[in-house]
Amino acid sequence: MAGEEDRYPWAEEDSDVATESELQPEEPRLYRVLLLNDDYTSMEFVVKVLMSIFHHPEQKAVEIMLHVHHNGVGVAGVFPFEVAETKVSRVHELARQDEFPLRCAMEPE
Ligand code: TYC
Repeated sequence: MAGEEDRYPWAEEDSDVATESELQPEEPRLYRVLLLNDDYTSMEFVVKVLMSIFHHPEQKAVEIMLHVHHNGVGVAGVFPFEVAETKVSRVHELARQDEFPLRCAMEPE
């Protein structure tokens, strides 16, 4: 009776030696969390969000907020998927509490 190799000559046998990609854990994919500009959210509130949720120092928070104000969109931070999702939810929650229409989104890096 024919062996596996005879019946499926194209099938490669699985090697016992792990390849590099099998040994190296994959880096988690990263996602940019974006803040979007609008005409109603106060600059002060956006700075507060960038400091409290994204842990930016005040100067950096003001810089990002002004970038968003002038360009329409800006990066608040870069995180693994679940962290990014949680940040987006927290931004929307805080904004809702203070009745601002601030929008936040995420995209793969
Ligand atoms: N454009 C807003 C204003 O003039 C400020 C603002 C900045 C709003 C960044 C949202 O993501 C934002 N009050």
